[in-house]
Amino acid sequence: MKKRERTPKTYARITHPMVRDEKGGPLRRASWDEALDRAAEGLGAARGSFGMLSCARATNEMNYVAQKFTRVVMGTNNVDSCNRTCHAPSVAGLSAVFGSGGGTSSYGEVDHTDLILMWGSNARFAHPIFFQHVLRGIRNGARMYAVDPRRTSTAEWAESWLGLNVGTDIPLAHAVGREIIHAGLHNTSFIERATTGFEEYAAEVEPWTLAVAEKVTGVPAEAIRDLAHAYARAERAQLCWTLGITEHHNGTDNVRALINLSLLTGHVGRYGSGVQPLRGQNNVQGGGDMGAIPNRLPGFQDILEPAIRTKFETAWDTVIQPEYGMTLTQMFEAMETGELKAVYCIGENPAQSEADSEQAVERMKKLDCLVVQDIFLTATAELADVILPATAAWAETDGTTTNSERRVQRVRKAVEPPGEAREDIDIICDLAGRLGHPWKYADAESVWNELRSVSPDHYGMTYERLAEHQGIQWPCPDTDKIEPTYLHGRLWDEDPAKRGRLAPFGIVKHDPPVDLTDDQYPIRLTTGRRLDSYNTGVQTGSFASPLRRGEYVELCPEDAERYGVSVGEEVRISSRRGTVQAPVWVDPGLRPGLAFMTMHFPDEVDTNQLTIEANCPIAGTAEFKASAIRIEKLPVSGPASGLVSAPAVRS
Ligand SMILES: Nc1nc2c(c(=O)[nH]1)N[C@H]1C(S)=C(S)[C@@H](COP(=O)(O)OP(=O)(O)OC[C@H]3O[C@@H](n4cnc5c(=O)[nH]c(N)nc54)[C@H](O)[C@@H]3O)O[C@H]1N2
Ligand SMILES: Nc1nc2c(c(=O)[nH]1)N[C@H]1C(S)=C(S)[C@@H](COP(=O)(O)OP(=O)(O)OC[C@H]3O[C@@H](n4cnc5c(=O)[nH]c(N)nc54)[C@H](O)[C@@H]3O)O[C@H]1N2
Ligand SMILES: [Mo]
Repeated sequence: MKKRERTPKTYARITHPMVRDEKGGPLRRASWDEALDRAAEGLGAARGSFGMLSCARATNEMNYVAQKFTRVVMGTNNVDSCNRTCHAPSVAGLSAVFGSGGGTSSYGEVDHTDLILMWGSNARFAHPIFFQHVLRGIRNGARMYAVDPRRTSTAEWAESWLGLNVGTDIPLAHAVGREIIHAGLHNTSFIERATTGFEEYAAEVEPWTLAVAEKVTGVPAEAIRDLAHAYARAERAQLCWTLGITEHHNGTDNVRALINLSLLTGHVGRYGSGVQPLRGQNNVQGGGDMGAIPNRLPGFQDILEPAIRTKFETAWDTVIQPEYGMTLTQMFEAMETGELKAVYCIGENPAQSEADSEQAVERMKKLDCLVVQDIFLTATAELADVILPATAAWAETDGTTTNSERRVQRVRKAVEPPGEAREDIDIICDLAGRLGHPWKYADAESVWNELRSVSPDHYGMTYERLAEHQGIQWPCPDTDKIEPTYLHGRLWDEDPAKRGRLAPFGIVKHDPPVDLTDDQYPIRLTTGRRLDSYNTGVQTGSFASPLRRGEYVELCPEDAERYGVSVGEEVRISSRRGTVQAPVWVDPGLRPGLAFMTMHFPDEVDTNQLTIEANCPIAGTAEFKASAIRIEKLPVSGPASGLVSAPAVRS
């Protein structure tokens, strides 16, 4: 068992560049010139076998420049980000049905809707701003349903909590669909007008009676029936989902199963009715929109379209590879085989955020050159050959970001960066120059204006208008108009010509989690977030923070009793991939056989040593939400050291 130091690590800002003289040797301080020359040499030697990890926390402008660097300077489409680990299935599912990967509604519509269905989403903890709209909606009379294996803080606000078994969302969604059809509550005029594949869908869901679904999902038949009737009868309904749906080996199928329900009832393309994947990072939507994904150029334009490629080739005076690049997941596989030799990692911490993290670290060690550009000295930075200190997008730079409702908003520099830190865009352009592409952008606005010139969806958003309107949602093709707050109103048009491409039902099947529970690993572990910490903890994990609470493995009272453990006692937790040790917390919101851990404290308890790298074949997202584990009480136990207080499970 890898036993880690349980002393919390304090992350300090990186204030000067660093280089390593030999693999495995120590890092030492370097000048910017030396560090950039080293980075240019390492990356330049790997043109064609290069991958870029771009930062979902940084600005649109920085993501635009990062993907342009990948495509123009390095000649490949291998650019991706942590979107792959969270909402790539949402983007894939929404694009397949509606032709674009964004959520269809706006936050404000939630204030005025009649039903809010939170599916696999703990928005009370993870999307607090959006959750204010949920609370406003409830205050205005909306009913809320929550579908989550745990009775979360979000579920506490719901009229009904459907506590399903992990990985049984398709059976539940299919049973809801079947019940709607059998009760005659489906919207036949919308189905005929706007969709394809209904007959096939109806046949697919037919075996999922309430009784069969109850058996598989663990949700009482009456609760499923109630949800089906409430959703179908609501005048307006918002279906919101997050990682409980996407972080599965069949995440895209899960997304399709939920979108089916909106097509069945006509709850899409109208004010107050829609589907919303609540995105994770402040700018993960924008990163994808800017083309920092392997299959799309800026403005979500398909690389495989020759006319689109030609447009960008002219604008950038380059040749764009006519093929999709590698996803983050594929890049890690290619590190293993040696196909990928150099990585430029900007503001990501995959050494701790990837599923089966020990394997991810071993793979990164095989690279000829790893350049890390971050604001903190992360576990990933500790593997790097060159470290470049960046400014934080938040408060230290100018630019724009795009939130889950597709709203582009300005961010402005308010404070000076520490030490020698330089702006992300500045560093990338300096590197591009050293590799033969002397790019000059006077400021973030000139990057934005270049993006506007190649992305019709963003063309109408000048910095001036963004400031005037306090942010504008895409699409915004005109400089004198604002489009409706919701997408796909076209599907309701009387005129078939204006309706455009119809929305296909997804024919998807139940496929249980890959990591099966058995006698050896009898507990289902699901992982996720708490209100008081952020992702791998780099930005929130400092011991100095009064918010810090440390890791626990959360069990239901019955399981804690069965193992003879109480709050604070240490246990050993093993999966088929690794073993960690953590204290116990008892949460009555869990059900027997289900455990919960976060990903927030990997320096003390590396949860991702337990998780499985079983990926969705369409989106490449790993099954973070379903591992099989065993829990063993340790012979000598006592209150864990270094833990300041219990987690706010239900604050
Ligand atoms: N405080 C805080 N906020 C954050 C973050 C953070 O680290 N801390 N991270 C940000 C990021 S990057 C993201 S992507 C978002 C994520 O936001 P969320 O997706 O809301 O967060 P999670 O806690 O990962 O997972 C959501 C829920 O999925 C449930 N779940 C697990 N398995 C299943 C299943 O099989 N079916 C269903 N229906 N539900 C299941 C879990 O019990 C959990 O309550 O949060 C963002 N906001
Ligand atoms: N077990 C488990 N694992 C998970 C998940 C889960 O639910 N369970 N969720 C997955 C999800 S949804 C996600 S999104 C990933 C997150 O995975 P990562 O993105 O790898 O993790 P973060 O901790 O968010 O890392 C953010 C990094 O960006 C840096 N940074 C912040 N701002 C800036 C900036 O302006 N410029 C630069 N250059 N750097 C900056 C921070 O210092 C930090 O190092 O984790 C995934 N891993
Ligand atoms: Mo995320």
